[in-house]
Amino acid sequence: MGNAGQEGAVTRLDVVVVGAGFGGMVAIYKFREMGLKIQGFEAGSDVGGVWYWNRYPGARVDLPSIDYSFGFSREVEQEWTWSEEFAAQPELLRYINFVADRLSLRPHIQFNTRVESAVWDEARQLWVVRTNQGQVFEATYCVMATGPLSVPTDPDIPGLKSFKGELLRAARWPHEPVQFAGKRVGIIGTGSTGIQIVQDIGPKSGELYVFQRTPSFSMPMRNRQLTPDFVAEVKRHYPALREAARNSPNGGLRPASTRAFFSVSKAQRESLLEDAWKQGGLAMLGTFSDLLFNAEANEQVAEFVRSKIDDVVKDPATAEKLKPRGYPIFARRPCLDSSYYETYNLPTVHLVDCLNEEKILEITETGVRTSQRHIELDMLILATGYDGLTGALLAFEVRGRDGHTVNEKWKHGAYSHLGLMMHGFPNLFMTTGPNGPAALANIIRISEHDVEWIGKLITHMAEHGHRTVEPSQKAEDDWMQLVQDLAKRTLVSQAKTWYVGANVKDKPLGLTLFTGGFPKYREYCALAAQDGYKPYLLA
Ligand code: NA7
Repeated sequence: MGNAGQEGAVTRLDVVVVGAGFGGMVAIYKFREMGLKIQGFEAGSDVGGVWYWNRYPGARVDLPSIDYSFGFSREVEQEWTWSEEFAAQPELLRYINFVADRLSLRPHIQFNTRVESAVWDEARQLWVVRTNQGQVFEATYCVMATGPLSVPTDPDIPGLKSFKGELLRAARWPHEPVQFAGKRVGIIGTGSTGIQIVQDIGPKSGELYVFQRTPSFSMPMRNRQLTPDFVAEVKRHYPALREAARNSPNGGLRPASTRAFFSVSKAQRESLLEDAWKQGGLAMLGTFSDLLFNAEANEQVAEFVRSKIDDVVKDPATAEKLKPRGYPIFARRPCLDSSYYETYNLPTVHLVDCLNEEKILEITETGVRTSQRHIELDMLILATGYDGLTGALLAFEVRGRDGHTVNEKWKHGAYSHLGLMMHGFPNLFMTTGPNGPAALANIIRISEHDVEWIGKLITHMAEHGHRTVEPSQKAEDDWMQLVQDLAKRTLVSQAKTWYVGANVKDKPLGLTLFTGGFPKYREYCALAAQDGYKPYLLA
């Protein structure tokens, strides 16, 4: 880097890319292909984003690896071979490192660097970006590939800082091996992360106390090794598979049904659900078309999953506590497990129901005090989730036209056009941003789509001599109206989750996701680009 970006030696760029997770990598590759002068920044010491930070035991992707991988490079697709249907975090990290090396992306990324501010300079029509290394960069465009799940949240429980044992955060897991044997371990949080940790460390810990507030629905992952024949077949058909994924509502290869739940007999419904259960993964979600719209259908599927908990968990009282009630199945991200419920059959694993039975009162120097008792712990693990979708952009100063910040703009909830741009923030783009399909479709397909769309807009501007672009207020209002109207129709709004901002104190509530499906989203984005980008103010 030499003295690039040092105060007094401002570096002029075409594009700054913030974040070197999967989204940032696509952006850096694409903009370099376009011949733009780019600089990426990454807070971690290496590539990988969420897969760099989340090294917790049992971390694993919940989409098939062949689907959860880049489609923009034929070389990468052919040269990389996935070993398992659902890759574990170490393999995902090896993959993204392979991509960074194979496509020579690393030289464009400055690691161990946080962007502290991005401020629009109206007079000079560029973004001034400052880093925690004291550097200053100026760029025509700023691309925030900051990820929907990159700002972990600590639980709002008194005394957290006083704990004298080992305190570990799932989303900031140490790089050194962690020992559980003989220890009294506590874990707070039973979302996808907590469930993966519990099933992994349950058998390894001396005692494990699982502090559960809201139980999640978990279904069998049924992970398997991929055979050479299968991999060869996939490699032969990658382009068609990617195209199929792009045209699926979930942006992936999981089949989506057009069959309504009550359109078939009870016996057929049960048989279809049993098949999906046996198949594993998120198959259950694709069994019927109306599971996120028809509350009665949804409840019957929820009851089916609850009955499976009874089949596995030997102690009826524990089984009962593990059963999620009071919110629709699939309104929270469904979890996939290999032995989560089985773990509770171990005599050393204890479920602490802190919703109905014993509220957590405080964390002490030596453990957790509930309304019933004090539980002594050597180690406490936090798997308490993220300030999703908006947290990363609100965590540093992003100042657009007239000095207005994103914090001000999003005071009452995230507001954007297509999840890609914001009125008042010219030449600033987001990948997988709020009000796009982020958590509801394959995030890599969305990232690739978003970057492609941004690239086309930048090319259009160069061809037509424009220096700035932003969506009009009306375009943004119309988009938000559509997002909100669609949100009213889906059951996804009806659970307290990071999707609706319910997990962060004082965060405005509301589903800031486009729920119309990935192909519809792509259509809207394509429409916005038609006829010279009509919804945009170009100057
Ligand atoms: P989630 O799904 O947001 O889960 C966080 C969990 O932490 C959830 O069970 C919370 O219970 C629990 N939590 C948070 N604060 C507390 C306090 N104060 N006391 C007790 N329990 C608490 O995050 P994950 O990391 O598991 O998963 C995030 C995404 O990663 C997931 O959606 C997939 O897309 C992959 P609550 O529900 O608030 O009652």
